[in-house]
Amino acid sequence: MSRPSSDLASFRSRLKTARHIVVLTGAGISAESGIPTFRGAGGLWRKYEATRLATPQAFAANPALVWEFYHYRREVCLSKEPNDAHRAIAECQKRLASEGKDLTVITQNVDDLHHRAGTTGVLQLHGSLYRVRCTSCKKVWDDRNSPICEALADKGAPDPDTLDAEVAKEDLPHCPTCGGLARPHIVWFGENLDPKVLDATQRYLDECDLCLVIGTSSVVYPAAMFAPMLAARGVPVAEFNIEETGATAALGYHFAGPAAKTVPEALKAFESNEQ
Ligand code: BJW
Ligand code: ZN
Repeated sequence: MSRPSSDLASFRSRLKTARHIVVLTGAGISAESGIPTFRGAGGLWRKYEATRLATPQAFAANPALVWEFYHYRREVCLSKEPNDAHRAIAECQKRLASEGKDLTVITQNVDDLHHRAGTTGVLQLHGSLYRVRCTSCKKVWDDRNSPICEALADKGAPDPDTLDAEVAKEDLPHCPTCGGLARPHIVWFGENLDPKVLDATQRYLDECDLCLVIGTSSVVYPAAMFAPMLAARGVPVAEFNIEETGATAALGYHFAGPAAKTVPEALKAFESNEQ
């Protein structure tokens, strides 16, 4: 298999003619906003055992611990801003729409930074830190309160060594309708993705004629198979990452470097080409 190209001019010419662009994103796109990734240096899963925090079994065993972790993540992300990569994608989407073309962001991220940058119609494969679901009646609602409940105020990150949690279950967030225990509206390991989100994703992938895959290690399924599947169908796929991933060899382009630099460069050139 030939090596992926890093020829920006070639990528730009693809961008000029594409009509249905899909942008797949992962934690690396938010790294330069100051939000930790999962698997790289400083990554959350390097510090914390994922099975103790991001599985339905973990929540059943210790909901206070899981809430402390997600409360901390909510607070961190609320204090951060979208970066130049999020903004360049939002601007590109607007421009393409004015030309009768479309750009759809399909993200694994739960930080809402694409929305906050102004991108519309974002598909959030793994949910959102700012949505909550009742474990009893299954009602889902938005909650951007800081803190989400008084008992979690001033709690920092859980101690990765002890993973102790002090908040009593009755003081955790509860459903305003039925009073059941609430949980983060996040897709944990071993849980199925929302079938409506997956159906919509499939529709966009089916009609996509150019794909950008930005800041993901491409190890978590099903998201990890989307870009290689498109490439196998002959769709040009460009990876933007600080390092190569398990998917790189199957893709048409690889642009090495921080997304906040490489993505605006790639999309800005597209805009000036059009004038
Ligand atoms: C930069 C940068 C910069 C840094 N610029 N780049 C085979 C088939 C199907 C399923 C499975 C399978 N094998 C195993 C499974 C199950 C599992 C899975 O995939 N496990 C893998 C670890 C192998 N998948 C699931 O359980 C999923 N559900 C499912 O498949 O249901 C069916 C099923 C049911 C029952 C049993 C089995 C299957 C659900 C997955 C849910 C993932 N949830 C998490 C946590 C919740 C969200 C949260 O708390 O925030 O989602 S895990 C975590 O990983 C998070 C992320 O969305 C996800 C992906 O991580 P991402 O975004 O790629 O981040 P990193 O850190 O890994 O990578 C960052 C990248 O950025 C790196 O490449 C850096 O180089 C780069 N980077 N700085 C550009 N400045
Ligand atoms: Zn309820």
